[in-house]
Amino acid sequence: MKGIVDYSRRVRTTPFTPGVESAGVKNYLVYNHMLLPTMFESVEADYRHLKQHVQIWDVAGERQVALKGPDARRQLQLVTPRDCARLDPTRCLYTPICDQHGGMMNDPIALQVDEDEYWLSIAPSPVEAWLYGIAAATGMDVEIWEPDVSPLAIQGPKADQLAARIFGDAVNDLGFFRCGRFEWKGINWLVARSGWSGQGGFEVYVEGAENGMPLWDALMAAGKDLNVRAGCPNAIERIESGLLSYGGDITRNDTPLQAGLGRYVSDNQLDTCWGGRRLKEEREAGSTRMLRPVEIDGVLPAFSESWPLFAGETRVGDVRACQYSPDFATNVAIAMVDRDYWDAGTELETQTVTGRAAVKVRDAFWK
Ligand code: THG
Repeated sequence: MKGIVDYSRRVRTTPFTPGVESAGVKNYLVYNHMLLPTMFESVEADYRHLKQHVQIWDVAGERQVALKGPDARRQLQLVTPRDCARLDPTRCLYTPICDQHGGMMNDPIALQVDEDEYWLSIAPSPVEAWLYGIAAATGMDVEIWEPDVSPLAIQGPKADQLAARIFGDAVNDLGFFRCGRFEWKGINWLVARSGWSGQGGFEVYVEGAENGMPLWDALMAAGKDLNVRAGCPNAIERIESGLLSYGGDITRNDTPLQAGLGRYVSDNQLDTCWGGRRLKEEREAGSTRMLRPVEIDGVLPAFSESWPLFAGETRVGDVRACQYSPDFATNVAIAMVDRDYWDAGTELETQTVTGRAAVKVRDAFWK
């Protein structure tokens, strides 16, 4: 890929870039100012392989924002409407971060890595600046920075087998969104049962860039008979599984309730957290629109920015992500839909550059 991307401090390589390049990466996007692979063989071939075998993903672009100090926990609880009381070093929490209007600033996974230290594993948006500004304005005793930590994901139905060969059988005892420390080659690796696919697996929070390639190489060598390959988050599979993409499916114009993340909005936080009052009002009045899984008929052009949704001639929302799914033989999509039209089974239309297409609201994601 050299010559396509100008590597610099502005578009950063990752500790795993040598492995990704020798595996023949065909496309990247830039995520938190860092390269994130998006395709190896083809999106469809990568999808098939992910659902059958096991892949190693360079998701170092999921950067950590560290909060450390006497007020770290208090600040974390202030910026998310999710009750973090259960957060401890054995558990990760998916935590929407909201602004003062309840708009989503990010949707990170929160981890507690020490008594007074927390990490937010973020999607692209300036979380570090947002938290630093809040800390400065409210006089919080907390340090905020981006540590040298790079997530590496092991995803797919054979992920348990592969992870056990490196970290030992105990890693398979981790429940969903549980984490722990597992020893390999003298290092205690932070491993969580999580990852941006519905196929199961783990994420290793690699501390120290120099530790990245040794782990990458060991996983590739240990998984040869499992048909392990380099992979990456897959545009089709993640829609089927209903994993949201901040910046695409959701932005600061959407609240977590509108994003369908109401289960991560805790009533007991709404008097104190940022945006809480607005979220309380929205919960009491009922949301006026909601992110919904929708199915779209026909042969569609490649998805771009967004497509408008119509009920007859009335604009009722927009399609925010859409991919053809080989397994479900339809176009799987995520749309923001106005209240009167969001019931499962509602038939709508969208407008693409090649014409109108029939849309049907579903009751659930595909997986
Ligand atoms: N892993 C890590 N960091 C990340 C992501 C990740 N940072 C960026 C981005 N992804 C953050 N967004 C998400 C979105 C969805 C999930 C995790 C991070 C996710 N959701 C599950 C679901 O919706 O089914 C489970 C949520 C739950 O039940 O707690 O996994 O992927 N390290």
